[in-house]
Amino acid sequence: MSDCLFCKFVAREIVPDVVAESEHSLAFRDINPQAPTHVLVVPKRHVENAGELAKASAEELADLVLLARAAARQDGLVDGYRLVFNTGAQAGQTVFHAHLHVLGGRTMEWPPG
Ligand code: DGP
Repeated sequence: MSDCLFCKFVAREIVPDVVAESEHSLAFRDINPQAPTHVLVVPKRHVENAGELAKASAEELADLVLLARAAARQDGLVDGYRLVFNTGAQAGQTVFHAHLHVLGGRTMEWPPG
């Protein structure tokens, strides 16, 4: 989609701080990190949210989660990390291109805010 920020990252029209890439997914650092590690993993295909990605391609959803795992390992998150899909405005989704947050490097709390 021409007006989608994360599509521009995938196309490298704008270059984010890339940490890893796979056939179907791109991982880059969040501009406003909420933890020492805060990586976003996006599908190269434009879909609005994780559910739409699962409907479109289970393989691409698995690729996304595996790239998140690789990014966490690359940052040395041996004690754990949190994966978050915000889905919809009420859940806090602000960019409507599916993305998986990878958060780690500090103790996480529950429930989230
Ligand atoms: P969400 O609220 O779940 O839709 O998360 C969107 C995330 O995108 C948020 O954590 C901040 C991040 N973000 C927004 N604009 C940019 C940008 O220009 N560059 C990068 N790297 N991240 C961005």
